[in-house]
Amino acid sequence: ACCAALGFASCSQTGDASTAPKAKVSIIPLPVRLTEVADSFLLDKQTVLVAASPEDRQTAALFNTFLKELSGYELKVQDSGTQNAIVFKSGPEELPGNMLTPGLKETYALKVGKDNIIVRGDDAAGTFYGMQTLIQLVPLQKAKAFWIAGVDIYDQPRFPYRGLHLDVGRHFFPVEFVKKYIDLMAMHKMNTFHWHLTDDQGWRIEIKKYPRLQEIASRRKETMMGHYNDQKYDGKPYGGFYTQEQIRDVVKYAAERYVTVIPEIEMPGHALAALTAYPHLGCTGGPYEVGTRWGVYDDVYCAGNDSVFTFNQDVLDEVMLLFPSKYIHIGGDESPKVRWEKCPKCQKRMKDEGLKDEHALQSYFIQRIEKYLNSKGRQIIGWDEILEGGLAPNATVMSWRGIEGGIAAAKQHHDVIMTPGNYCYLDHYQSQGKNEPLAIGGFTPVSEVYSYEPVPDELSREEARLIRGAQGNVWTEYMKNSEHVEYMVYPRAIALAEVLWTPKEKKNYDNFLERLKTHLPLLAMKGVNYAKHVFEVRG
Ligand code: TNX
Repeated sequence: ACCAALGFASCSQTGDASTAPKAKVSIIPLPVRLTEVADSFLLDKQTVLVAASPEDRQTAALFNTFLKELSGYELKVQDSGTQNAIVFKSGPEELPGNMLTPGLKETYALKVGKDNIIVRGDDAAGTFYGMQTLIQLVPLQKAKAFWIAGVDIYDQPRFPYRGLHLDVGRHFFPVEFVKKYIDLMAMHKMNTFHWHLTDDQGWRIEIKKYPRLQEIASRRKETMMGHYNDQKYDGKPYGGFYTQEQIRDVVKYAAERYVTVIPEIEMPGHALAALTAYPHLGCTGGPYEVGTRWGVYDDVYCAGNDSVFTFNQDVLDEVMLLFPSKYIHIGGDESPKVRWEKCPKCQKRMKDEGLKDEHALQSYFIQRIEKYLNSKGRQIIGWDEILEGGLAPNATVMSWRGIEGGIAAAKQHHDVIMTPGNYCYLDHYQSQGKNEPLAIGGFTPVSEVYSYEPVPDELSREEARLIRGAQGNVWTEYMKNSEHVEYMVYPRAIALAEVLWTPKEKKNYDNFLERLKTHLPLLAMKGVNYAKHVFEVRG
């Protein structure tokens, strides 16, 4: 059967070994340097995978997983060999003919010739990305052998931070889906998964020291239906959380795909679920109820109560054991100050610490947590509200309310991750079609995401270096299941992946769309529910 029978869009390849058809080369994100060469490589059952180090063996194994799904067979993995071989080799050798920026992580070269394919990474991540590029060169057909187009590729990312976020607080998604989400990220050379684990409507990470977070904070009475302001509920209890064992499993799975998982534990706002479990952590003492509607709640952690810091530090202690990432996201967004204004403990704290207003009190809160995490060798990331009242000394700022926060932070010599709503919010509408499922206000089609330039003109060259990259955010108020998430995220996340990987001067939307069409069958093969008919929509 050929790919048409599998439901794939185009079928120009055959596995016939007698002729080497000219295969189409279509890679997303577009590599820095790509030259097509005359000789193709015939991959067949006798081809061997050569990989010596444990990391390269892992990468070879992942190539085998892909091949098995496509062809039904796997290739032998061995330590050496160059004939009829695909060689995966990591190590900081000088890449010949290399016109890339030296010293950058995740760099690779990929050479497809008649006798072999050489995937050479500067580091193990580079080899992994070379393997991902190779996957995109394999014609998607049910066949015994595959002609792989001759190419000479040198490639490396434009930005070190290429992120995608997922809110599992508003709706909970199973581990299997989270793994698929990570898989798809890695396929497009995204390297950071921001896991938004706690919110007003649900606490989704097991913390052994505080069992009520599982028993109480992970569940809500019902879920709001319809739009923000419609007071309609579905009347059904809703809940879910990840056990620590599941989290370890996800973190390991991600690491094998060179994806770092950054956990987010929200404070001082978006904490209603935690307050419901432990009411003494709020200014009023409760009782509270896990959120059943969307938006922002007035009840936040009490900044005048030392047990709030003990609680959050205990939580973060367990979080740090699960997540080896250098960064921990502590939230910081949308934290109303009304409770603090009326709370004697908060007012006393402000007086004792000489803080002039409640913004300064929020800054005190974040700085105290930052100090704790820094003492454990970790760094914090916070939403751009952490600029208000004074930035914590070592914090990285995630700029979401436009780009102003990012600009301000860079001018204060802080690292920045750009996530401005207009380009990076994948919960916005992606077309104006009548049948689009309910989404949050904005209109951000694929073309708009693709047009994004993460480095603002306002920055000097030195400040521009502080823009570590960007991230797509996926808030799930209106996404009740995995299929809906995929519909919102793909293909937009692929556009963002190219923004973050490919040199600015090589970007071209029409060319991207051409490649995307060739690429979609790979998503179809992975069973991704990507949005169709949204590509030509211009923002
Ligand atoms: C604002 S973006 C939020 C989220 C919501 C999102 C969409 C950000 C840091 N905070 O809590 O989900 O708007 O409604």
